[in-house]
Amino acid sequence: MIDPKVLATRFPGDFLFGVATASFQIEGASKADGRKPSIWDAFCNMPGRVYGRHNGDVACDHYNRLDADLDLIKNMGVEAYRFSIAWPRIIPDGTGPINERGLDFYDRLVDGCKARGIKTYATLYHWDLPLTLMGDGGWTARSTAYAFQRYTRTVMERLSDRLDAVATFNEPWCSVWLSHLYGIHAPGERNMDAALAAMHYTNLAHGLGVQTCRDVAPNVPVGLVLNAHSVIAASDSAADKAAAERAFQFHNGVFFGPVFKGEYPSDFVEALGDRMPVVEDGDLTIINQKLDWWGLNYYTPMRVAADPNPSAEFPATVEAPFVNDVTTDIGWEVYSPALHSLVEELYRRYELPDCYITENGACYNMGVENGEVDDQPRLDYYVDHLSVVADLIKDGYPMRGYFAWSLMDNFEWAQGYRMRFGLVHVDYDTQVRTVKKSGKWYSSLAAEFPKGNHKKAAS
Ligand code: GCO
Repeated sequence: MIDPKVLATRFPGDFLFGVATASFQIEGASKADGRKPSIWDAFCNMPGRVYGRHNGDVACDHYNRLDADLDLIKNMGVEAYRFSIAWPRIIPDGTGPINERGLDFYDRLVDGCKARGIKTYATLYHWDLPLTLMGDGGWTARSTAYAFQRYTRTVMERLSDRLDAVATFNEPWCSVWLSHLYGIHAPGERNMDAALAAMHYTNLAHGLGVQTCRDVAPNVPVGLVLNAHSVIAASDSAADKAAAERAFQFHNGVFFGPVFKGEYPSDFVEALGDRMPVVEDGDLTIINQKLDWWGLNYYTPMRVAADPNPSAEFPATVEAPFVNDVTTDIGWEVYSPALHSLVEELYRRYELPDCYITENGACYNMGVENGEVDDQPRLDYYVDHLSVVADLIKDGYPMRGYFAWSLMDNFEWAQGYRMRFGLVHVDYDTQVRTVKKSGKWYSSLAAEFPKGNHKKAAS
């Protein structure tokens, strides 16, 4: 087993180690203190959408166990906590009245972090859209972008004095393509036109959100969290290489392009531009604003080949086989070199600010035996991927921090509770938390930071 102290020497002393969660996945208390349903509550109630009809009503009961969970983070010795704020607790109908009791919860959360010396990395949108907004079309409606802007203002006015960083969105790829084209996530739409509308209005909402954060809290570093795909062509054939470029544009370029360059990618526009909603004058300027940082969520590569069907819709690719036969329990290929090539490729194509790995981790479902969880494969995954992050630092990329996904086992979206990503095991019958072997290892790594060998961090 790699000694965490040895691995620690490969990171600068001000490198930030943290853990991540998201509101819907852990909070439970879905009807408490004025919260109203989100699109995920509705989706969970629809047969056939979520494994076992699992839902977020109780989850990890984090809403009621806040202090104990913050103690857990503190005891793990990590420096930062990445969490998300539930819009349906703050403005339960999406627009309309503000729910003070919802804000109170996040007040307690950030105060609790500060009291324990834990840095706060907040995400404004991690997929729990207030259900009422579906009446207007949800993310396919331009009005949702403005509703998001008002929600952003409400949150920032209350919490920003205690935030170390804020992200507008978590993984727009999921809330756009996975939710509106592939139908796997809420609202379960399967329609390119709907997805293209969700794409542009999500990008617009990001831009409006950035403006609002700057306006209310100019000193809080603002970023965006993207699950950029490490697209790898199945072969060196011209057809597969062209397919990989189309896939890059479709899965990455439609977010990175407008945000970091002020334009949608050219082949994508040629293929699908006439089905996009109206891009109004000024939209791209709003979307293309300088960010202080960006977050990369990485788990597994995306291998693609050209779709042989001549009438296939852009990006006209099919999945290609894994090259590594090591997979996690959710069936994802373990392949850390793709993290390296992805970061290289993104910095080659775009002018990107400082990068935090805002999620990385592995699904392994082993349980508690004699009070212990022996999850060696997860630990191996962390060692493997953290070594790549250290290589990237050595190669000069501005990698500033790393958040393990996840602090604890939680509601894994369409997979329900059967897929576990935690450093801490959760027994959903008793809500007992047990730190896994990987969690103990990560603690000893994090405990080395901050360490003495650093240039003072910018803030
Ligand atoms: C994500 C998600 C997490 C998932 C994780 C594992 O942003 O994709 O934040 O919510 O649980 O990625 O699938």
